[in-house]
Amino acid sequence: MELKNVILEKEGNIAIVTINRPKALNALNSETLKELDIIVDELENDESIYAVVLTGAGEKAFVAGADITEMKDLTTIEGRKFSVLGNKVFRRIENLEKPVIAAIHGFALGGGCELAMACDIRIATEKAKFAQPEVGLGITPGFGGTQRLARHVGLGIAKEMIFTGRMMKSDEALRIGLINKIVEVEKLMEEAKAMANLIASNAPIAVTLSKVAINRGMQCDIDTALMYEAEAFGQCFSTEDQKEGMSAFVEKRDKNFQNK
Ligand code: DAK
Repeated sequence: MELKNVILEKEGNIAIVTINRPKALNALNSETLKELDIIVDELENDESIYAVVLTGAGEKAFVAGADITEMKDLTTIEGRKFSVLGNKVFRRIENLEKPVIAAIHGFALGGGCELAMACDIRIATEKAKFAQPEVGLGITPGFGGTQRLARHVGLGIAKEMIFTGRMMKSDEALRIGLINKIVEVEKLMEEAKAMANLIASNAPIAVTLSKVAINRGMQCDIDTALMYEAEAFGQCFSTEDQKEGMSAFVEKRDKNFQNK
């Protein structure tokens, strides 16, 4: 199937996914969500890809939210379908067994902020802007904002952002822990790709197991969470990369991971 709204590029062991509807500020309509779903399939199945950068095309927006033009006239059943699709795609990104870095420039609003939060790491430019403005449109956040935002920034700030819908600049987003770092506009993709490549230079299975353990552990009590960690740690010892990583250290040579 030919994709119209999302571009997938591969550079060595990393993939760059670009949401490409700049005229609509990369707003997420159902077509774009379906294309993202297809791309997640591709990323899941490509064993040569170890890390992903997700960004938005154009100068103005990462993603300015779910597509209001499409949502405006939805019936209850269509609204439900849209919600199921969006939540499925976002959850698949969150659970993708490879780290996903959101590279954010311009608006990350509503579904855009939620998409960034479904990624593992957020790098933004000085000109990025974040908000959950849904209540101003007469709806609640619908792609995980009522749940993920509080997990990222704490209850009080999440409630303030969602109840007021106010726009937040990068410096504040960094201060509250919504983003990991701020970079210059011209350096956004360079820095995001450098981070993705740094991740990709490590043992891919260990990175994947770490992501799974962190994500699972955040959803349960500490004792269960530490069992997930022990399980992940144990699994590493059935990999060739664990032997390679430790042998390379002992032999004082460069390591050569094989994703095995
Ligand atoms: N949807 C559709 N089109 C959008 C859009 C959006 N979210 N945001 C911008 N656009 C379009 C504009 O309509 C305009 O199109 P044309 O008029 O040129 O055809 C074009 O992008 C450029 O936008 P502006 O002319 O407005 O540009 P400005 O620089 O003046 O303003 C802005 C930029 C980002 C401040 C403004 O566009 C804006 O306020 N946009 C809406 C932002 C917003 O409210 N985003 C949150 C959307 S609500 C759920 C699932 C998901 C959600 C909720 C429920 N379930 C299924 C339960 C999520 C909801 C949202 O994300």
